[in-house]
Amino acid sequence: MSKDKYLVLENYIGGKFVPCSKLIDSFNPSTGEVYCKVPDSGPQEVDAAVRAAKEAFPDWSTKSPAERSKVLNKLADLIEARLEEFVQAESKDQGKTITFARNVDIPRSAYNFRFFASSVLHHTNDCSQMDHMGCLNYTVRSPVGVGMCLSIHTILLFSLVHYSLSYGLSVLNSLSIAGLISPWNLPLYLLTWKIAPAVAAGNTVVAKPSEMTSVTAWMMCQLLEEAGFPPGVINIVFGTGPRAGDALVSHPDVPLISFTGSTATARLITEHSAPYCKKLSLELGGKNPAIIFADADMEQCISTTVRSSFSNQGEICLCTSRIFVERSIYPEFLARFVEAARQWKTGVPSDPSNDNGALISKEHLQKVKGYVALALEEGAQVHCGEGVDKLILPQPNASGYFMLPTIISGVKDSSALMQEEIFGPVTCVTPFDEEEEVISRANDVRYGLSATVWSRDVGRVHRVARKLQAGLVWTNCWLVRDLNLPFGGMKNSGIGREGGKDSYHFFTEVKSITIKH
Ligand code: TXE
Repeated sequence: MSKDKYLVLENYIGGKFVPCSKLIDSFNPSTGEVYCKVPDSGPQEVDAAVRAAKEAFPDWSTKSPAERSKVLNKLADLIEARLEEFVQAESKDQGKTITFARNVDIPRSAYNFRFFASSVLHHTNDCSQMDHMGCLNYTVRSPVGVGMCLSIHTILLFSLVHYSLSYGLSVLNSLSIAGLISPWNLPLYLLTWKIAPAVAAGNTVVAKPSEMTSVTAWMMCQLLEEAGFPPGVINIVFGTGPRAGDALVSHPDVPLISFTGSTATARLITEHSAPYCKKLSLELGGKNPAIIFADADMEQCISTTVRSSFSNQGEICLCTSRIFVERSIYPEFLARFVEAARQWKTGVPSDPSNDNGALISKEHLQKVKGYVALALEEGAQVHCGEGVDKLILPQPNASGYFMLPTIISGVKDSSALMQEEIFGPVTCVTPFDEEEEVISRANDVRYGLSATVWSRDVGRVHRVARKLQAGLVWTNCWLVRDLNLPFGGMKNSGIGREGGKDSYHFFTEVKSITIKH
């Protein structure tokens, strides 16, 4: 902590904290005041981190899974031992309530390490026989590129670089470093969701958290040495997307990028990594439907749908933002849903009785409120929240970026409110008549991340779940996560899947070996 009452963060490169000469302000969303100064890293800092990761790679990648697992578990222990410090910091940095940080963000961050520490011990490879050819076939997996002998690699590298200079092509110089870029909504949770499987599989990493929420990543760096991570295995470079993020994406020694964030940024990342043919995993936004049939357990459905629409201020890519309700129960559902949303308390994040805190930034708050203004322009009805109910906050927090849960009806399916990711506490409710109709309307968006189906009819939930264009479908529940299952979206919601063996597959290269006997 500096004398000016805010934290000054430093990059973590090669096992050391390295100050950066240029800093940017990061704000506490619940007060609007500067909470910390974040390094404004650029290509130079990213390059130093990549070099450190390359140096650490030969040793780390050849450790046994059991050795790596031990270090990951130790880090989980250390995060859990300081859970409350992390909780307070995440809440101040992001605006989320301490309750959400305490129940979700930080325990799940620790669990990410624990889960991948365990799962890396249990992966198996494929084997097949071709007796008629006298061959045995099997697969092996290595952290991205470990199979390559370094000296031969260097020679290859020289010739490739020479080739590239002569012919204007881009080449990947190395096959060992994972570049990880994470967003601001679940800062430590989504960062560790990438770091844990990458290092468990034997990669070394350079990670860049969001410049708006960097504090808990920096706090985690303080624990890495004690956990037993050799210098250079985990490097964290702080900074903005266009400078630090793009430097990582465009670095010729980073063959793999795992990204969570907006679809617009994903397009840039795809474009800038294309010359190198990098391996990409893109976890992007959603416009997630909830489909509620008349036979649903109404009590359960309403309380879960309030949670799925408004948790973490609606700043979760899996949040419900289009609610389709069978017409016969529509009036009852809407009335009870509005009533329940009004019970969802918004206020100071440090008050454990609050369900929601502040949105991430002033600009984001304005953007989200802009959708409510658009709804009114389009003749829709706002039932509660923004413009309808009064938000009461204690004085010192008057400048924070707060907004009440807002429910809108009477919106056309073609409206921006039903098509674009709002990423705030705003949801639209609309009636439907037929099963096929609602499936087609639910699928009629560019996104395809998650969906929720509510019905007691087992046949119907299977049928509807199969037809929905979404990477994840929850029936009669929401956000129940088994980390073994593939996580990711269809269409504009992403490319690739992570989680369990999918993460292991993404962070490793597979090789088929055939032995003639
Ligand atoms: O995302 P960005 P933002 C969605 C949501 C939200 C919108 C904008 O709709 O309103 O995205 O959020 C880094 N090269 N989600 O602006 O910009 C950036 O620094 C490399 C959904 O925060 O995509 C940050 O670390 N990196 C999402 C990360 O990318 C770049 C959660 C995400 O930032 C870069 C968050 C560049 N050119 C927002 N530009 C989800 N699916 O969970 C930015 N970055």
